[in-house]
Amino acid sequence: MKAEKQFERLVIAAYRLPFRFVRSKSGVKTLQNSGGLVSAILALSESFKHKNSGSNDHKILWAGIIDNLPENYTDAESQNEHFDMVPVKISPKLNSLFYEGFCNNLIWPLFHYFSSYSVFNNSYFRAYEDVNSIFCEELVRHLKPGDFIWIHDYQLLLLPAMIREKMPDVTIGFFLHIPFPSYEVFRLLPRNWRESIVLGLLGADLVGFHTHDYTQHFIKSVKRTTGYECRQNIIVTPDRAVKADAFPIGIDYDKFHNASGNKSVVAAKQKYQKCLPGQKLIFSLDRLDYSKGLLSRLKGYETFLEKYPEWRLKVVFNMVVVPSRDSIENYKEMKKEIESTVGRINGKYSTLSWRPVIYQYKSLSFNDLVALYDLSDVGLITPLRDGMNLVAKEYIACQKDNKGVLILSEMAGAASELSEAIIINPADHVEIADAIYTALEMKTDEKQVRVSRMQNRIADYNVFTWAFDFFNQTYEIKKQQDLMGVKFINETITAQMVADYKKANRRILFLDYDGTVVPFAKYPELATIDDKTLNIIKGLTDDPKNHIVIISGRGKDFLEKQFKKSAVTLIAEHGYFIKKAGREWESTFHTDDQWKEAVMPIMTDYVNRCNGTFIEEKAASIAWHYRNADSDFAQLRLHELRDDLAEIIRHKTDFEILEGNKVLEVKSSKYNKGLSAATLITDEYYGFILAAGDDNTDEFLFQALPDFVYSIRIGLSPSFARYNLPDTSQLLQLLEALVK
Ligand code: GDG
Repeated sequence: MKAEKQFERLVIAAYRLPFRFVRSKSGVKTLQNSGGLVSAILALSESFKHKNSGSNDHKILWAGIIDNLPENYTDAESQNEHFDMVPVKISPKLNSLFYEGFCNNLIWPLFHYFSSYSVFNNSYFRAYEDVNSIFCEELVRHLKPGDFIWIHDYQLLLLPAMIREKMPDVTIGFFLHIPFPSYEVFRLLPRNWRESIVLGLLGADLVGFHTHDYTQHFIKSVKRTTGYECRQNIIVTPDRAVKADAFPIGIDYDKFHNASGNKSVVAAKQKYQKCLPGQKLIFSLDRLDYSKGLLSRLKGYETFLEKYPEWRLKVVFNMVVVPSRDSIENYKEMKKEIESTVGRINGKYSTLSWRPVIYQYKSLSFNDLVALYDLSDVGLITPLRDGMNLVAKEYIACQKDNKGVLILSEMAGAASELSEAIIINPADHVEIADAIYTALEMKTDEKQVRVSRMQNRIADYNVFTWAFDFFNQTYEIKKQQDLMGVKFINETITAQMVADYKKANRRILFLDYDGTVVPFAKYPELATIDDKTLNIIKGLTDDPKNHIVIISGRGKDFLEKQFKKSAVTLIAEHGYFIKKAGREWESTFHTDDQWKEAVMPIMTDYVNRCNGTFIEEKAASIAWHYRNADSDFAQLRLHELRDDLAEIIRHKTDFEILEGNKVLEVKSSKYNKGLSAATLITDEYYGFILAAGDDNTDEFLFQALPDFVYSIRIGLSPSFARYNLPDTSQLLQLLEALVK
């Protein structure tokens, strides 16, 4: 896969820098790390270089946090041929509250479903906000308009929105390496923290996760936290469309697959083989972490030795645990418990010549790791939760003669791709024991089929494909944002509008009510107009050249109450009623109420079947409001209700089902906002016409008016309107500008 378009420069923001400091006699040196992410980023940047040989700026800007910058460090050390490094300096104390506190004592356990380990502490959250903001300040100083900024992981959840605020047009991608939990877990966060996190992430153009499930959890959290509309994976925020999607991270497949032929790997294999005369090897490698299911794995192995005694003496379990966070109390205790469990199993089953568990608390060299992957008969990867788990993929990549069997937890993101592994529930000791037995007894043919299928998949979607895919999807959503035809009103358009307004001798302004001049409230009766808005409207109506029309789906009594002192024309119930300033309500339409008898029981049924919904009965229509219901559930019920109602009005050709903003309405099709507006503008000549509305019912209005009209859709949705404005406050500002 190739990256489709070149942004001018790739910028990475991550907690860690791609360098480490090495102290030697001659001073401090920086050494570049060589992990999968660093290689993928380098490949992505290389591909930009090939696309544009004229450009000479291919270096990647990489910003990361540092709390112990060596004293004699100079800026020259912060670059090499590939990277310009931006160290974001914070104090060790702040880093501790931020990283150990908010990141690892709250987000890490909570997002891995260990809510009982989560520590909710206000000073952690403040430190988290501070660090994200310091990061933003430092990074923005180095950014240029054409940059593509790719932000990584749970330490920087607030950063996308912070950057967006300072650079509205820049391209931002965000990738989360850990799971995004279900909303039921996410909502354990205090309300303002979860809002900050969701809105923080929505500052990006593309938000990526390892799996479809995590993506859906995020979308649900967005809907529940913000109420924004989501169309499949596209979230419609007030100023942009943001995409959320799954990008299962891969590995550098060839590096692992081809390594087992290296001399030093062959030597390492021989060394290990000598220690395992005629025995099968089970292998696992993890960082020390409660999410990795280390204890449960040991208990599963113990159950295996108990249940299948014929395998004793013939198998060894090499469990490598890589030191991590062992200064934290939880981790210290877990380490002790692991060691005592290993001691218990070895004490119970060892003989003079055989130890069932070889436990190592250390890290391995790359060569030793590949040798062990290659040699082992079973890879036992059983995390209780894991964003992806790269060890599972590396294990499969290293199976040269396809003889290993992977046992994999269903709680690892990797399980969605590696379905040919033996998939187990990591908390079920008996299932782990049985899986070990099945793996050891598996016929070579079956092992080969399983491994080669998994190899094909991970060779194909490797870490490079992953990075290019993410990049291309970011580019796609940028294109889609353009295609959605959102044309925000800028200063030039405003100036032109003001000039046309001034020129005209007669003007008419059609203003929808809810979501246009007044923001939505929890219940319709609470969405009342405030004095400031009434003053702006007064400013407009005071000018004798103006005819101001409030055109709404609302009932007439409500509108009359809101505008009792205003000299406006009111159009209620989508055009069923009209009231000119100082006159009485009129209607040229007539409907009998019989149809309501058929529709009302059905809608009532749906109110009972979907908590939080309610019915609004008007003179000539009935509406089902679902703003306060769970949005996913309401969508489901909405489809069903629409079908049921369609059946009822099937023979009534003059009736229609209208979908507004979180409301479904049944009414006669003889009138709509467009027809009412069209009638008004034929009564008189208007040199300036403006029409503003926020939902599908206003599309009738936009369609019915001539091309030169300043038609404005509030929100980001595609529309027949010529322009968009993000929200009501912007429209009020525009109206104020006309008054002035
Ligand atoms: C997060 C998510 C997600 C480990 N010890 C040694 C060693 N390693 C290498 C492995 C592998 C990597 O580190 C660990 O990969 P994980 O997937 O377990 O990742 P985490 O560090 O927990 O990080 C995780 C990942 O991000 C990527 O998005 O998969 O779910 O938690 O590459 O080989 N390598 C060597 N010696 C070691 O001792 N040589």
